Amino acid sequence: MTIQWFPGHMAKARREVTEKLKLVDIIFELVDARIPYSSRNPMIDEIIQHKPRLVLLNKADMADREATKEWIAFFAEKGIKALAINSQAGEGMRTIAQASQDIMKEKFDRLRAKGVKQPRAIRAMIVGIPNAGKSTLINRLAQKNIAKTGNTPGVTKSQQWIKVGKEMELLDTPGILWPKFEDQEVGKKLAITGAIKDTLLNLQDLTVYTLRFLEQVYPERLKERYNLESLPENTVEMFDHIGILRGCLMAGGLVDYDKVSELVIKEIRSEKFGRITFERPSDLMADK
Ligand SMILES: Nc1nc2c(ncn2[C@@H]2O[C@H](COP(=O)(O)OP(=O)(O)O)[C@@H](O)[C@H]2O)c(=O)[nH]1
Ligand SMILES: [Mg+2]
Repeated sequence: MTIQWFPGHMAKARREVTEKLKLVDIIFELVDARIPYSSRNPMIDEIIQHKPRLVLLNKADMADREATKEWIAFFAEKGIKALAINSQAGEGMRTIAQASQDIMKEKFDRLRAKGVKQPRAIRAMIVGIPNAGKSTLINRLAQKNIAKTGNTPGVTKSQQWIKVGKEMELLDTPGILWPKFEDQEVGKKLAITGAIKDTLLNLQDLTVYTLRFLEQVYPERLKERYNLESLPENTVEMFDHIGILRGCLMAGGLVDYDKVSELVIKEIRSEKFGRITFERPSDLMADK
C-alpha cells in the first residue's frame, strides 16, 4: 500500500516517534542499503536529537558490496555506527545486539559507577520509511511472527516490549517516517526499489532513468543482459533494441515502450542485474 503523506500525517508521525523516543535508549534507523541516502527521513536528525542511534543498512543482500562498505565508512565519519543486515534471511542479527551494547556502554558504565548493579536490558525502537523492512526485522529479532510484514501496515494496537536475547528489549511497533519525496531523483530511486508505488510515476521516465544509471555505473552488466556489444547512442535506440530482443512489440511490429519499461523495471527488481546500489556517498558531495 502507499501511504499518502500529507502535512498532517507527517506531523502525526513525527509526534508518535517523538513520544516513543522517551521510552528507549537507542534508535535503530533502518534504511535500504541500495539507497541509504534516499531512504532516510529528511528530518531524522532533528526528530531523534541526541538519542544514540545505530543505522541499519537493510536489504544488504540486494546491494553492491563495495558501495555498502563506502556507506558504512561514510556514516562512521559522521560518528554514526552503521551495519549491513539482511532481515529477510536473518543475517547480521547478532551484530545488532553487540553494536547496541558498544554504543550504550558508556551510559551503562556511568550507571554502574553510581551503584546500579545490574544495568537493565537496552531498550530500542526501529524507525524507518515504509518498506524499509521494519516488520521483517522485528519478526527476525523476536524470532517469531509478531509484526505483520508486506504491503499492509502493522496492526498491533497496544505497545509491547519484545525480548531480544537477555540484553535487549525492542518496541513491537516501529516508528514509520516519510521519505524525501520532494526530490525527483530520490522519488525515482524510491520507486525502483519498491519503497513507493511506481504508479505514482511515469514508468517510461523511470526506465529511462534506470537505463542511464546502468549505462553509467554498471555498463558491462547492461551489455551482458541485453546482448549488446556496445552501448547504443541514445535511450530510444536502447528501448528499441531491448523491445526487439525480448519481443515487446505492438501489432505491426513497433516496439511497445511500456512493455519494455515493465520488463526492465521487473528485471532490476528481481536482481537480474545482480546486486545494485543506486547511490554512493560521493554522489552527495555535489548539492545534498
Ligand atoms: N531481500 C530482502 N528483502 C527484505 C529484507 N527485509 C525486508 N525485505 C522485504 O521488503 C518488503 C517490505 O518489508 P516490511 O518488513 O513489510 O517493511 P516495513 O514497511 O518497513 O515494515 C517485504 O517484501 C520484505 O520481505 C532484506 O533484508 N532483504
Ligand atoms: Mg511494516
